[in-house]
Amino acid sequence: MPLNNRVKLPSAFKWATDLCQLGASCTRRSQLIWIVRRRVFHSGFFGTSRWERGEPNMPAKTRKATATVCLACCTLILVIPACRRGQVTIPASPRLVVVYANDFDGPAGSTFPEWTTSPVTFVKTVTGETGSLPAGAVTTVESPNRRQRFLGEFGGPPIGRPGDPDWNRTRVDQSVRLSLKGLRPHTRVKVSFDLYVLKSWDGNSPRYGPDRFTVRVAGGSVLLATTFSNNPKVREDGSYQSYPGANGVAADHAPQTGAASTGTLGYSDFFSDGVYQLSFAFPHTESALTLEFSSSLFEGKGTADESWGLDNVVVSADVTTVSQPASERRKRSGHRIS
Ligand SMILES: [Ca+2]
Ligand SMILES: [Ca+2]
Repeated sequence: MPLNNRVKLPSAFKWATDLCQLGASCTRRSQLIWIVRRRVFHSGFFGTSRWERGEPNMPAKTRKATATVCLACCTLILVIPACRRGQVTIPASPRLVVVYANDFDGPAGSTFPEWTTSPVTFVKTVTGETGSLPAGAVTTVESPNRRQRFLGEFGGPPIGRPGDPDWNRTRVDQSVRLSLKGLRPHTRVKVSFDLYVLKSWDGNSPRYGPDRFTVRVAGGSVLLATTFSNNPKVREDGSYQSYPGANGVAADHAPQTGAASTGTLGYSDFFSDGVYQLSFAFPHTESALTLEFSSSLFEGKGTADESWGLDNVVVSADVTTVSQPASERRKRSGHRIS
C-alpha cells in the first residue's frame, strides 16, 4: 500500500526536516545520540499520540518501519555530513555555576560596591514618633575572638537614650542588599550564606520582640521570614524563636534551635551568638538580581544589644553555556579536533 495512504506525508516530511535541522547542529557523537533519542522516542512517533489518532488503522509495524527508514536516510544523507562539518552549535545542558562568592576574610573595614544598605527606620511604640537615620557603609568586621571576619554588624544604632519612654520600646528596621548584574541567561538561582545572630535577640518575646529576620528577592518572593533568639530566659521573657519554622509557620522553638554552631564567635558577654547556615533556591531569569537581607528588631538599643552579620555568601545560577562549533574550535586552538 502506498505510504501516503497510511501516513500523513507532510507530517512525516516535517518530522524528518526537523530531525535534520537538529542533527545538523550537533558537533559530537553524544549529541547526535541525544537528538535521535529525543526526537524518536519523545515525538510520539512510536506512541499513540497524533499518529495513532490520525491513522487509527496504520499498523504499528508500518509506523516503526517508516520511522526507521526515515531516520536512516536522514542520518546517512544529512546528519552525519553536517556533524563532520560542525556547522552550528547547540546549547549545552544547564549547570549550576557560582556567579558570586565572598567570605569577607579580607581586612576589617573592607567595603564592596555590590553591598549596600537602606537607611535605618524606626517606630517608637510609646510616643508614636517615627524616623529614618543613615546606616553608614556596609563593611567587614572581626569577631571578638578574632576567629572570623564577616559583613556586619547590622541592626541599627541606638534610638533615644536610657530613661526615654521608648527605650526598649522601639522597632528598628534595616535592609542590606546584594546587587548582581550581567548574569548570563539562567532560569534558577541558589543563594547560600551564614547568618550570624549576635547578642540578645529575643525571638517571639512579647516584651522584647519579636526580633525578625527576612530574606527576599527584590521585586520577587520572600525566601525566609522568621524570628531568632539568643535569649535563654524563655520562661520570663517568652523568648522562643520561630526558626526553623518560617514563612508564616507559627512556632515556639528553643533559642538557637537549628544553629550550626553557638558561642563560636566570642560574643559570650551578652547572650552569645548563633551561626545559621541557610540556603535557598528560586526561579529567576533576569540578568540583574538583588537580594535583600533585613532585620526588624524590637528595643532600639543598637548593635551593642542585638545585631547580625553575613558570611560565606555564595550565589549560583544554572547558566546556559554554548558549545563552540568544531570549525571555530579549530580556528582558536590552531589544531584540528577530530
Ligand atoms: Ca568570613
Ligand atoms: Ca529584642
